Formats: sequence, structure tokens, C-alpha cells
Amino acid sequence: MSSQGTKRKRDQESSDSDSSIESPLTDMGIMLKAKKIMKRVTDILVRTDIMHKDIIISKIEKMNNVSKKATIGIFGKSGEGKSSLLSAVLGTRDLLPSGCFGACTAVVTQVEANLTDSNYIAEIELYSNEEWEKELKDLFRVLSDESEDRDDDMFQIAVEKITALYGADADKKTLEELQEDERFAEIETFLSCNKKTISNNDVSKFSNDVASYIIHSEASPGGWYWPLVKSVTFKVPDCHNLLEHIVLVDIPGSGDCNKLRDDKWKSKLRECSSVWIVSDIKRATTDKDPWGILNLCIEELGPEGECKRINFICTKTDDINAPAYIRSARLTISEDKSLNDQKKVCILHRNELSKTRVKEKFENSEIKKRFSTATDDNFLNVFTVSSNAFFEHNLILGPSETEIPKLRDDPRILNKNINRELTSDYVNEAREVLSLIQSVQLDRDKKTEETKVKVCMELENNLKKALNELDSRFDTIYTNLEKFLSKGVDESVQLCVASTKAIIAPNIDRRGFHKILQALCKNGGCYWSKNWDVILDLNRQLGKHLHENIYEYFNLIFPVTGTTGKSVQEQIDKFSIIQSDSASPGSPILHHIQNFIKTVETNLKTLLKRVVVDRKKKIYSSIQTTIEKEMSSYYEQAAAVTGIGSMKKRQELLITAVDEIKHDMFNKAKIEMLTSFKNLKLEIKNALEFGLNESMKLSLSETSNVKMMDVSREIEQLERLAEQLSN
Ligand SMILES: Nc1nc2c(ncn2[C@@H]2O[C@H](COP(=O)(O)OP(=O)(O)OP(=O)(O)O)[C@@H](O)[C@H]2O)c(=O)[nH]1
Ligand SMILES: [Mg+2]
Repeated sequence: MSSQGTKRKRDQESSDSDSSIESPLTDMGIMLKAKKIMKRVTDILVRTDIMHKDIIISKIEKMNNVSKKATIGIFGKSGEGKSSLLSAVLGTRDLLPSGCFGACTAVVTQVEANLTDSNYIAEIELYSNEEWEKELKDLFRVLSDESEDRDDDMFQIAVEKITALYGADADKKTLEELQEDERFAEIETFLSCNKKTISNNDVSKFSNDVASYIIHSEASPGGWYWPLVKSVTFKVPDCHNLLEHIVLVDIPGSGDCNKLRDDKWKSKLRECSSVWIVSDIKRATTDKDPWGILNLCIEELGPEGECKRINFICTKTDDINAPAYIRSARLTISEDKSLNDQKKVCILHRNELSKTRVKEKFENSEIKKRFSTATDDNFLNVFTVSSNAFFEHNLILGPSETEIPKLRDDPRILNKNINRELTSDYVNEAREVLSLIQSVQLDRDKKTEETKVKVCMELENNLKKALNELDSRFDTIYTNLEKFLSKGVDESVQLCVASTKAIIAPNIDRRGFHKILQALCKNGGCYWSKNWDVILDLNRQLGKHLHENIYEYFNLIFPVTGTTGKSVQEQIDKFSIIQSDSASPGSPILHHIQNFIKTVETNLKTLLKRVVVDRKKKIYSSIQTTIEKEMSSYYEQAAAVTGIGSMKKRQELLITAVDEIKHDMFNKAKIEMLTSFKNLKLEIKNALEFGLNESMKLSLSETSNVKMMDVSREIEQLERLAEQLSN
């Protein structure tokens, strides 16, 4: 294709593209515009023989396939109103089956947007027949366990699972008898497909169909499939603005601690960028520890995760006994007010009081110390909501007083921010591609060649220098980290025996503790009770002193948001190989290449942001992982102890083990963490070095001396879009 043809084509299009840039565009508008520009460029590109054409086209294709999701985790004890709340936030009554008459959600449920059609969809991942066969054997093993230290929670869960599936009294049968049952064959056939999809555009039909897979009901045993379900994902139509880039996760407040204890679930927690703690307003302020559930997952959400925000949500605000409240709060309400008005005054009064109380409790809680961003004013937000009143308009509260619309703004704003990030990433990558196109087709003459050699040498030198500087900044961090870790090791060695005793041989008289201890040994050091009220984790406890010593510094180098002046991300941001006082100012070749390299740098840094977050989770959790590994054989030995006095023997075995391996174990944990940090440094340096070298090669290698396409106008357009985004 001749340059003439390209030029004419663009001139025809330029009028339409320029005019609409004048008025401010929404993020969506900017994205569409940028995509349109890139589509036009691609159309021309495929018809040319421009240098590195395939590389450029594949870069554009890659840009079109980027997606990003943020996870919001919804926590709370059973029956506090999580599922109802989610349905209200999504504006669809009973979308998530909620419990009454002893029913509750039994599986972790993910909710996303259906972006393709108007159906409600549930994708249900099931166990395979082999997996279920194995699980069933385990369940029957638990049921037949009549020993002293049987795990009661596990026993109860086994009963629940078997009766839910096979009907009342099925737990009284033997496995062989059960296998004779016709339900058994039915379930076998049912499990032959690994996945089940339910789809309906009528929401109540959908909810009914879906209920039998996620609800656990004690009222009518048999015919409930939740024990067979691995995971459920709901896809909800018409909620682009709310959930396009968001996943809401409804975490059941009780249920299968097997699943809750497993690693997959913890990795889900590590993905949460914010959490909602749901608590019945009656308990929110009176409960000794409304943060209990959060306390259990604090490491996964904090330093091992990326949680930036907590919404504490007091539910069921409509549920109030007004006369009793008036008395206890010593309210004076005019007698002329109707009963409904009096009730409303009470509700709103209690709402305000709850907000203040929850905030006070938070200020004094351990949790605040654990989150690096907790000092941020927006870290904790308290909502007082009523899901019921939101749907029942005749109730006393108006829609805004139910606070559901206000809460809904939270995912909406998050969604919008992600949209903006994606748009900005797209525009930046587009600029990179266009400046590459420009720089590979420069006129070839002697002077250009000379400049190119000069530029090339200069950039290579700059790269070496910049990498060295980055290296030494990382080494400073390494040295500091090592210092804090060493202090942590000393403290751990000193205190670990006492810490172990506090967990596995508590002084308080706790009935049934032998069962808990046995369960803890069987489960690699961790015990998690069915209703989330007891959690014992010896590995965490052993890692505690190391964690406490590095905590503050770790938050400085890996803050969840913002800058600290010392963060790893800021060291990366300082990296650049383009210096403003480079050779040959004004030369067009230098201009294009610099532009290209600059955008490559920006985009590499954006990519590395994600890498840093992922790796920091691994770096932090390496302490716990090392301890788990070092302790595992002792847990096995302790679990195998039998006979009279087994609890005492187990306790002694573990305490002796900790005492024996303490030096080795904590030093290993320290080395492991430092090694992971060093690996992160190498990964970052390699990514920058490789990415920039490749790009330099591309833009500085052979160039064609025929100008096939000129995208300078498109570059200008993208620059204007980028400007709009930064405003
Ligand atoms: N009065 C009143 N009751 C509510 C409200 N929200 C939920 N409930 C009731 O509280 C009970 C429990 O609600 P769910 O939404 O199932 O609770 P959950 O937190 O999902 O419970 P699990 O699934 O067991 O973890 C149900 O009977 C609901 O009808 C509310 O705003 N007002
Ligand atoms: Mg629920």
C-alpha cells in the first residue's frame, strides 16, 4: 500500500474523530474512541509491509483481551442476613436463597455480572464420582469413630451431608446399605457431568432451582445437593455499572469446615480488595467481639492479601421493639407521634448509636493495627441497613434510610475506578504501539544511522546504570528486612515454647479439649470450629513473633495503597532510562524512540504493580508455610498417639518438638522470606531489562526507508485522550 493511499483515507476520517474529542468524554467514551483508533490503525496495518508487522499486530490483539476483577468478600455468622443483603444490593428480591426455618447457605457463592444476555445463570461445579466416593468413605469413617477424642464438628457435618443427600436416617445405615439405595445410583448418574448450569430469565424460578444446590435445610432432609458442590458462580444480568469488574463472594457463616479449612478458600481471601462484615444490629454493638470472624482471617486479608477497605454492615435495622428501646435509651418522644413515627425515631437513633459504637470498638481493636491502611479515614465505613425494608416500600423506612442505595455505591465506585484503570492502561498501550509504528519507519540516511548508533549506546548505558541503582535500592530494603527478621528469630526462639503451651495446653479448664487437640494434630496444626467461634492455629502462633517484628516495616515496603516513601513500588517508579538531557535534542528519530521507550517503561511498571502485589503475598506467607512444613511430621506423630493419657502425650510431643527444632525452624523461615524477596528483585530487574532490551531492539534495529503509514495524528488523538483521563 502506498503512503498516498493511507493519507487520503485518514484525511477523510479525521473530521469525525476530532470533533468528538472536543467535548469531555466518559471513561467508556474514551475507551471506545481509543479502540476505534486502534481498529483503524490495524485495518491499515494489515495491508502494509511495515517492519515488525506481526509483532505490532499481536501487541494490539493482546490489548483487546485484558480483564480485571476485584473481589469483595462478605462475612458474618450464620443468619445475620448476608444473602438477603446481597439480593438487596443487586436489587432483586430473593436472588440469593436466604434462610428461614433453620436453613442457611451451605456453599461459598460468587456473584458476577452476566454481560452477554438477560438470563440469571448459576454455574455449579460438582465433585467427580471418584472424589465423592473418597469423601463418602471419609464421612463414614468419621461416623463410625466412637473414640474419646472424636471431632464433634466433623461428626455433625458428616451427619448433615449424608442426610441432606440421602434423606433422614441415612446416617444410621452402613456404606454398603447406602449403596443399595436407589438415591445412591441417582447421585452417581448426577455426578457424571462435572458441571451443571442453571439459566432462567425469571428470577424466582431461578432461585427455586438453584436453592437445592446451595441451601442446607434441617427441616426436610434428602434431595439437597450442597455436599456435592465445589463452587457456585451466579451471573446476574443488567448490572454492568455495578459488577462488570467485580466479584461478590457470599461466605456462609457456618458449614463445612473441611472446605473452610482448605487452602483454596484462603487464597480466595487473599484476593479480597475489600470486605463486608455483616452483623445483626442487635449484636453488632453488644457482642463481645463483632470482629471475631475477621480476626480469623486477618493475615490473609492484611499482609498476605490486598484488602483496602472494610464495610461494617449492621443489618435488620427494621427489627426493633420501639417501647423497649425508648425505655432503655431514655428517649423522649412526643406522644402525638404515630406508632410508626415513634418506631422510625428509634430506628434512626439506634443506627447513629451503632455507628459510633462500632467505630469506637474498631479504634481499640487488634484489627486496626493489622491493616496498613487502617489509619486512612475511609478504611472503615459503618452502614446500618435493612434489606427487608428496602423491598417492602410500605415499611416505615424510606429507600435511602435503608442505606442499601448508599452501600450499593461502594461496588459501583470500585467498578468505575477499575474501568478508569483499564481505560488508562489501554490508552497507554495504544500510545506504545503507535510510537513503535512511527519509529520503525524513519528515513534512512547517514546522519540518521549515526544518531541511531549514538542513541542505542546511550540507552544501553542508561539501562545498565538504572538497573544498578534499582539493585542497590532493593539491597537496602533487604538489609533492613534482614535486621527485623533476625530480631524476630531471637524473640521466637525465646518465646515459642510458652506460645505453644498457650495454644495446646491452655491453663483454663476447657471441656472436650482433647478432641480439639486431636483435630488440630490431624489437620496440620490448625483447628477451625464449625461456627467459626474457636480457631486455633499453632503454626500462626509460632510465626507470631516473626510477624510482629517485621509487621511495620513490611507495611512500609508493601503498602496496600498509596505511597510511603520506602515502598518497593516507588523504587520501581523511580526507574527510568530516558534522561531529559539526552543527545541530539530535536532529532526526529530521537523523539520517536524516546516516546516509544517512555511508554514501554510506563506499561512495564503497570504490569509490575500486579506482580509486586502477588509476590508480596507469597513473601509474607512464606513464614507460615515454612513453619507448617517443619512441624508437619510432628503433627502426624501426635495424631497417631492412642490410649490412656493421649492428650498429655500429644502435648508433650509437640512442646518437645518445638523446643528441639526452634533454632533451625525460625532461621529457615527467615532465610525463606529473604530468598523470596531476593527473587522478587530478580524478577523485576529481569522484566525491566528484557522488556526494554526487546523494545530497543525493535525500534533501533533495521528501519524501512519507505514511509508506509503515518500515525502521528492518531498519537496526538491518544495523547488528548490520556490528558482527559488524567484530569
Ligand atoms: N427483619 C429483617 N430480617 C431480615 C433482614 N435481612 C435478613 N433477615 C432475615 O434473617 C434471616 C437470615 O438471613 P440470611 O440472609 O439467610 O442470612 P445469612 O447471613 O445469609 O446466613 P447464612 O447463609 O447461614 O450464613 C432470614 O430469615 C431473613 O429473612 C432484614 O433486613 N430485616
Ligand atoms: Mg446466606
